[in-house]
Amino acid sequence: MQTMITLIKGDITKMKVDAVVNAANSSLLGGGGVDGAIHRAGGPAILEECRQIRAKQGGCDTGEAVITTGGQLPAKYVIHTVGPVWNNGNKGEPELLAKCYHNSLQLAVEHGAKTIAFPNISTGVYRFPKPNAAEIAIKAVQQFLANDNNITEVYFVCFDDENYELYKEKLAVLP
Ligand code: AR6
Repeated sequence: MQTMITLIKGDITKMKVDAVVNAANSSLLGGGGVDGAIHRAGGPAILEECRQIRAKQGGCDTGEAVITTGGQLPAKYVIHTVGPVWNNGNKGEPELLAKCYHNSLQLAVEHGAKTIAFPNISTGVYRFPKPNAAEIAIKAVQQFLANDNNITEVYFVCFDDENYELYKEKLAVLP
């Protein structure tokens, strides 16, 4: 089945999808940016589940993902992934960012989630250059979707104008 890729400008906490992805940190204990917004809107149940995951596996490594319920969000699940901190690109940041997208989609599939929304992972506090991050995100999603899966809709939710314009350009030229 053909999966739709849709670009949205706005707040990911409002998305009525099976799973929203959170740009978390390895502690899984929350933070600022989209992480703060998701925990604020989703309520304390999400943090409690994150604490339980942390107690079991000691947090989440960069490039990996874990899943909780969506708490009070319209989304059923939150997939927390940890993007790389940009460090001039010579610490494997591009590969780690691609892994975030791949592993989040994989976890969605494992939980029967068919619609998923991504923020622009690592492009805030973690300073990943936005043009580069957009290209990696789109390519990683396309590569995942090229293989058999049940995902029907992928949303890229851009909060800032710069990311929105970049995604608009890059998605417009897809085959
Ligand atoms: N909806 C969608 N996107 C958003 C929202 C929102 N409500 N709020 C911000 N963004 P960042 P990172 C965009 O800094 O760079 C946290 O403290 C924002 O415009 O949230 O991966 C974590 O706990 C930007 O493009 O995540 C980590 O410590 C994008 O989300 C650290 O920041 C990512 O920016 C992770 O840094």
